[in-house]
Order: sequence, then C-alpha cells, then structure tokens
Amino acid sequence: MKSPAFLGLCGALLASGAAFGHAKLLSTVPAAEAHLSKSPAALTLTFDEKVRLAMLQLTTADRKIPVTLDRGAAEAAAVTIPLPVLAPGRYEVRWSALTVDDGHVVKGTYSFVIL
Ligand SMILES: [Cu+2]
Repeated sequence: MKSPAFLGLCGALLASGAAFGHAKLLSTVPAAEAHLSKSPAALTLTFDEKVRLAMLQLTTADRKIPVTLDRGAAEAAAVTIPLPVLAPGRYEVRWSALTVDDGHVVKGTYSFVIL
C-alpha cells in the first residue's frame, strides 16, 4: 500500500506552498449520472494529465463490487478498469489518483445507473 506515503507527500507539498498542478478529471465513461440500458464492460476515467490510479471503489446499495486495478499500469491520462457484469441499479464510483507531475493526490465520486 503506497497511498499513505503519497498522501503524506501531498500534505508536505501543500504546506510548503508548492504550485497547484494536480490533475483534473475531465470526463468518465459511463458519464456521471448516465442511465445505461446494459452493464458497461469497463469504466474509463480521463484526466488532463498523467496519473496513477491509487484507488477505485464501486458500490451499489452499500455493497462493494470487486474491481481489479492494474497496479503495474503505466502512468496515463486515461485509465480503464474492466468490470464484471453488473445488475440493474445505481452505482457509485469513488476514486483517487496520484498526479505524476507534482505528487498530489486528487479524488472524487460520481454515480451512474443501469436500468
Ligand atoms: Cu498539485
């Protein structure tokens, strides 16, 4: 688990007043609040610069859906996570990513619905 070290680094850089160059999430597939007629094969998160995805949690009705992060994946602006077949319902995606450029961690949450 490298995340605590990364978080510590981010805090230190913030405290020292380092420039804010961290990545921003530009778009996702499925899009936030999308209503889908079938289970998507994968999730894709696209950022404005290279990141390393640190965490991705998929939940529905407070139940965790197991997903696999490729810890050895190359740093990239777009990250794709394959999904198991999902039943109809509302899903929440909770993610965090390390910005390669400045070492800062960014995070967010969005939802989509499978009809
Ligand atoms: Cu930053």
